[in-house]
Amino acid sequence: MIREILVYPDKRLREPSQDITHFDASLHALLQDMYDTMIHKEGIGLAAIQIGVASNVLLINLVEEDGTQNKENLYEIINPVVLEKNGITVYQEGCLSVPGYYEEVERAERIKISYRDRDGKAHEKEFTDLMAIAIQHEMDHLSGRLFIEKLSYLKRKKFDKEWKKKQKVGK
Ligand code: Y12
Ligand code: CO
Repeated sequence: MIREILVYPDKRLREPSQDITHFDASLHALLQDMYDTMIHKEGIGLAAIQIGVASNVLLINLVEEDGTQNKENLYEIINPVVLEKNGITVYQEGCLSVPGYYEEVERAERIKISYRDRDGKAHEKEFTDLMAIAIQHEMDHLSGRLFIEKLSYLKRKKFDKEWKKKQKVGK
């Protein structure tokens, strides 16, 4: 089922998410709704809180070089914990909860995390490139943070001004 995506400045996006304790049919239904919503909205990543569920669940499904988005490349990441981070990289990020706004954000270049899959099986894996960036972006959602909070003072001021203007004209 396609669910509504919470949009900034919705306060629920600031809520920290909680760990999943039961790897059951209700988790699988949540993963399905998240996937349907992410694909429908043309996203490559989604955290559960973006559909109003404060659980430590995130999806990432990057697009291939030929522009296709294949479900075989879907990562379902539950209860992630950062084990290591290193390097610095900058990438122009976007977020379905801040539609129409893209800005460069600094992140770690590599990240090693532990997480569980939909069956509760534990994994440990190191990610690089766009996967590393996407994981950090989505894990920030689980802590109640948005990428716009990582902008410089001046860029944030500019964003606030643009966002207010957009709200006024009803876009
Ligand atoms: C690198 C940087 C950020 C991420 C997090 C995941 N972000 C997204 O999936 C963003 C998707 C997105 C899609 C949009 O397109 C449509 O809604 C059709 C979009 O455009 C508008 O809202 C107008 C904005 C963001 C992963 C990796
Ligand atoms: Co986001």
